[in-house]
Amino acid sequence: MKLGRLQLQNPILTASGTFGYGREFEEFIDLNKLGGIITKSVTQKPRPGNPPHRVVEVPGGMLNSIGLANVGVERFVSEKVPYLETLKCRRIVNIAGESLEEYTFVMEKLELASGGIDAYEINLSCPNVKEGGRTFGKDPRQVSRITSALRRMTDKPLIIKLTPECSDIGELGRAAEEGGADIVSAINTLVGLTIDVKKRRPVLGTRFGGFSGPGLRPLAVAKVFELWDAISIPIIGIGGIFSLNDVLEFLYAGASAVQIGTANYIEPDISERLVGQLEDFCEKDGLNSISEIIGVAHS
Ligand code: RRO
Repeated sequence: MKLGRLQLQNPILTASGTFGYGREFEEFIDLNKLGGIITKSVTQKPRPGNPPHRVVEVPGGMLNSIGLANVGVERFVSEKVPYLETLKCRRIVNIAGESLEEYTFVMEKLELASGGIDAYEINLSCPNVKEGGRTFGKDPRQVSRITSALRRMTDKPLIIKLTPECSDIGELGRAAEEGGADIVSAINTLVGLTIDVKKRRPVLGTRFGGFSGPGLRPLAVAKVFELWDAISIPIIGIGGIFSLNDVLEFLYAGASAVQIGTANYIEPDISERLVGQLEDFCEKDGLNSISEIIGVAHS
């Protein structure tokens, strides 16, 4: 199947931040069975991330405050890309930054890497850093500005990851499309807070964190549904997918592919199993192609 210029062997991808740099999961699943993997966000410099606690379970999912912990683009290229080069599934690198210059710096370095990168996902929506992402992601003008700057730098497919923290996600999607994005992915986490009632203090070191998991799913499906009406480029759905039914909800709402995130922490092989279950479903339903069911909930 093709999403714009991104060719996928199936529509099951793993979500950034929940799947390391890929290698961390090789003992659990055959990565080459997936449509693709999306790496943890890469920034200009290495980042140690936020003080503990960084994750906590809450009803319907979890909160995270990782704070963009990553090895930085230089080590990413020298230590992580060689492993990505050995994979046959699509390797999508997520880029984050605190300024337009940081995004372009990281992309420039990645473009110089010889192989191992098939596409980029641009994180304009990190909820856990003081500067950058979160502010960029909410403002359609910034979304368009960053997308078009990065568009000029690469011929590889460009996926813009959108935040749910906005009044009209269609407007953000249109800004990405106008900026030259091939695809949008939706959604990133929603800001949440949980308080330890014995200590009378927030549990997470940074107090607020990104909420993900099944509790987020209806909101994510709604955002995909809205995007389908607003834009013409393909959509990748993300948000609390734990089963084949959940995958189908996103496809019927208008997603051409999906990303599995929080579920990887509970069942590290879930994405490979979903690939098999989706194949069986298509065979039983007599589908010639997944595209026959994308967006059917709109008619
Ligand atoms: O690293 C994080 O804390 C983080 C990021 Br970059 C993001 O995009 N979304 C999220 O929930 N956490």
